[in-house]
Amino acid sequence: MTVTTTLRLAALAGLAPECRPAVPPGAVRPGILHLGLGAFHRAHQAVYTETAVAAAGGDWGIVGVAPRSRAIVDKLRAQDRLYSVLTVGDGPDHARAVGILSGLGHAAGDPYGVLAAIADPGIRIVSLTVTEKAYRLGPDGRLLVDDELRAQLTGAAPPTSVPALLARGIMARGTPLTVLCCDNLQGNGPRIRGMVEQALEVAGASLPAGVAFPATMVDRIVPATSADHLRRAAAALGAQDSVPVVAEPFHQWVIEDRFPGGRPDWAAAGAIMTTDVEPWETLKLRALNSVHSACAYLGALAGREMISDALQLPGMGGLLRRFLAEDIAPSMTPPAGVTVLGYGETVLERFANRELGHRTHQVAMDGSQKLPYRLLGTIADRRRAGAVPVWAALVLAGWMRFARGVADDGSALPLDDPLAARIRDVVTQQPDTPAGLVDALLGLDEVFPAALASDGELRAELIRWVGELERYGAAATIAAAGR
Ligand code: CS2
Repeated sequence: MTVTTTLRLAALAGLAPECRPAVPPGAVRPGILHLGLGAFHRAHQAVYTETAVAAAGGDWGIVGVAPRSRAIVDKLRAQDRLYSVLTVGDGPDHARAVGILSGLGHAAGDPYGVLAAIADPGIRIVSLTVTEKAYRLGPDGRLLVDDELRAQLTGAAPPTSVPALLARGIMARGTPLTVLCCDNLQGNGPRIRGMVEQALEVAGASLPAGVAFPATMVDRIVPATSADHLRRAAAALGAQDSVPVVAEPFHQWVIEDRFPGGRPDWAAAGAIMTTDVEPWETLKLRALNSVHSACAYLGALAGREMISDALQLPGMGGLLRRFLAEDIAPSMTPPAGVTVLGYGETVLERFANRELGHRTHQVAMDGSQKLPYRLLGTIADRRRAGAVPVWAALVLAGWMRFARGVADDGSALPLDDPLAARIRDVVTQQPDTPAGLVDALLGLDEVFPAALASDGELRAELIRWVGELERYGAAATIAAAGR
């Protein structure tokens, strides 16, 4: 059946009741400004917030701000700020329109408009999903300040970057505010607080009282929307949506409960409000995200397009379970009532969802920014305990081979990473041998802390794995490792 209606306010009455937004679109006054209008926010925090407002009320509409690309803003405007979430993998497809967006903004095109919106006392929460690289933090957690950022912070240039928008937005405010980082950074609350303090210092200001930076752990697998997803969203929704997001059924949000300006009743939507997010964050980064990266790099080297296909490689399940049991579990204390291995099993089940169509190359993106949070902590902790984390080293070696840019069948692998030019540069300056590749990449001081870069035993283990991957290929290496 061809769907001819377009998703707009006027079309809502014609949708099946379970496909309509949980709140009347446009009726909720804005209380949150969110930076990062990508798929993840729209399938996660926006849905939680809409459900919370539907259950418990409150002026918590979301002003969604796209940092760079304006395409998403234009498309949402054309649909009266409506979009749909298509949930796949749990029986039949299910789609629901979301109506919690109460405004839209574009930081690159109208940075001063965004600053004014942050300064508006009606906004009590500024939340973010801008990915690791947008925070511009080095491995020591310090803000990397270059001339351009300095100009943005001192007012000589428009504040288009995330550090400048936050710092100058906070400088323009007088009322309590919560900055809520929803990216996969270890200790995301304190880390963003440190970043904002440093940015304010460069701007000649300091952090005012009444600004809080609670930590959060966010979780829902949300792949890039494909043409197939577009068709399926239209069929499940009963209207054409140009910007649907596709997601797995599972979702989780753990939030440190510190909101000086108030917050939606997210617990009413299933979020866990707590005083200590750290064990959840560590669990998720180490036992989910690093396992995802393992599937992405090793799977891409072995020519697998989707994460679910990578998981089917002979030996992959065994290898990932060893990685979880022997390296990850001993490196951390999970939250009360949770075991790393039990959690790991649910993660593997979620990764096996074929309907998601999650590409290995998508998860492989930005490795230089992601691995410090999801993998290097495990390695550093195991090294401090005197152990060699064999499987974690294989995953890191997988990234190194991936960064070299050639899959096992000789095809090119895209290096989509803010450090791509630098990575290519250091790699070509060293001999094309396992030791040359490992030394070139361990020398990236933006990525590897000195203690790991100078660790001879770790280096030897990486060289061994890079050598095996080169000699036998990823598929055979996985098969042998996971036996
Ligand atoms: C993934 C995450 O792309 C990636 O690096 O590991 O986006 C992952 O899907 C989410 O963190 C799941 O919550």
